[in-house]
Amino acid sequence: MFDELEQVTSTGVERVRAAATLEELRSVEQELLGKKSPLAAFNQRLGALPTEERKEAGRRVNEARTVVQNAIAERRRSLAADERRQRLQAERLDLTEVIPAPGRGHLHLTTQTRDELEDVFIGMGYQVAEGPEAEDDWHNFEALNMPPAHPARSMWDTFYLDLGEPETVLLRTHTSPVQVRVMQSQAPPIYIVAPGRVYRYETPDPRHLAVFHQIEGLVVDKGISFADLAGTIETFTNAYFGPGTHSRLRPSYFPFTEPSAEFEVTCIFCHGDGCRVCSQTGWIELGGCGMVHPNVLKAGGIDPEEWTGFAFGFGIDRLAQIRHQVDDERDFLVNDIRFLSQF
Ligand code: FA5
Repeated sequence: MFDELEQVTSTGVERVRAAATLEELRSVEQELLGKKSPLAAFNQRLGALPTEERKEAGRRVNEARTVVQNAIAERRRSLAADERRQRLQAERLDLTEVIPAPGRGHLHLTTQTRDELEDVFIGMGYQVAEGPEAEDDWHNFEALNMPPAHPARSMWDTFYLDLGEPETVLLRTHTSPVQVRVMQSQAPPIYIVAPGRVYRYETPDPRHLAVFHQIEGLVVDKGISFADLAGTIETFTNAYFGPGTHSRLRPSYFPFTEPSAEFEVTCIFCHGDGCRVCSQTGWIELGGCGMVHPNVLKAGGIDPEEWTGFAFGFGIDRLAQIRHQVDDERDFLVNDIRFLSQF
């Protein structure tokens, strides 16, 4: 019996050492130590031995099992290390490697979208305006008809900067303060778009970023009406998404416009029939808009009795995400060449 046991042990250890993968090792382990293994059979045979022999035989069977178990543990360590090495090798990025690029690099998708939108609006007679990203409370909130402690301020989660009086300087939460800056610096008629980066104290998710881009539109002229706003949105969505796209306005609330609306476009994937992208509604929401509130015109130094205007604002990244069916907007920020090179 002991010769047989030694034979089983040594062939077992050989088989363990020959296992080429962790998967294979697992099945060898089952064969060598499982319920139907030769070692288990030895255990059953112990019962038939006379008492005086049983003790020594039991010790030898346990010893054989320990030898096989140790061999398995050692092989497992070595295979795991090999597999890890191979995985690291496969995932390794050689940052010194020069990959012959198919061409030169190109602008980020967000910048391409911003440029394209600017072109559409310039074609409609608008000028491009800019404002600071570190903004004061007055331009970001107060001049937009949100005095301190106005409840509507909670619509925008704000990063305040540690500058001047507490809560007086912030990272702008939207591009709307540029409206006020433009009104302060130029006399009507005004036809501008203001694209730029904005910041919100938000947890990023597939449709929200804490740092993203908006484009703001502002028109102030004589006799501007809600119909002009609707027509402008229809014209620009057609120019950007192509003919056959329609827009609609739905009542909403912004403190700086009255009346206010959200604007939507017919889903560019199902053309209004209803699909997964538009949650079967046939429409996709793009942004907010409305007639500039008289208080905002006054804050900008413009007489609301003489001039009227409309404004709109929407997410540039969100627009690109919709058009290119990007599942997760956070991909815009990770700088992964495999994502960026698709656009
Ligand atoms: C505003 O920011 C208003 N200033 C828009 C406006 C301008 C209304 C002028 C009226 C007149 P809102 O918070 O809803 O509104 O944001 C507008 C758009 O920005 C959204 O429709 C969406 O396209 C985009 N957006 C908002 N939050 C995020 C975010 N966290 N990440 C990415 N895009 C966002």
